[in-house]
Amino acid sequence: MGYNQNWYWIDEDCGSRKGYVCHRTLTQPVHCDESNGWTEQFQNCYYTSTKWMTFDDAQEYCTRYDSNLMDVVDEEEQMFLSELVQEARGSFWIGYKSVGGPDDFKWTSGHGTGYEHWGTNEPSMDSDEECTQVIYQSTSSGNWSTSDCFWRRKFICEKPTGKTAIA
Ligand SMILES: [Ca+2]
Repeated sequence: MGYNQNWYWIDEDCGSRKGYVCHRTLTQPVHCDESNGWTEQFQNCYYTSTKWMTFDDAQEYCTRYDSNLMDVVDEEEQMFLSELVQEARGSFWIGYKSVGGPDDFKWTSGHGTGYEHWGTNEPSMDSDEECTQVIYQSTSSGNWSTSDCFWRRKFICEKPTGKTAIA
């Protein structure tokens, strides 16, 4: 590749001699700390808490381990979550919090694709229910439901392994 007089890219004979620039990513891939309860899936590490905490305390706990409360970006990750909840037989916080009404939820991770998996009549914003739990039901676990952020619940942390990073 070369440049023309306006600094636009132009194609050139690959045999011509040029200077070059290399790039590498310095961030080391994260290895999920399996001996402390983290598991690897979809190039992410997930941690299922054994403690019950308020939403904000749970997020703070995840932050301490360079992670955030779990975000759910697609159907595949939702199925993984549903199975996890079914197995644990309990409800969990995920990192989806309302920042301005029922149509304005944001992930604490800052990620997200717009994917949602609300249960029937959700998200309901009754009595300050601004945080999102994933509920256990004996028949069909995994639906999302809003909840008062001050309830103590178990929670799931997530962080990327960085193993797919190309940039
Ligand atoms: Ca995720």
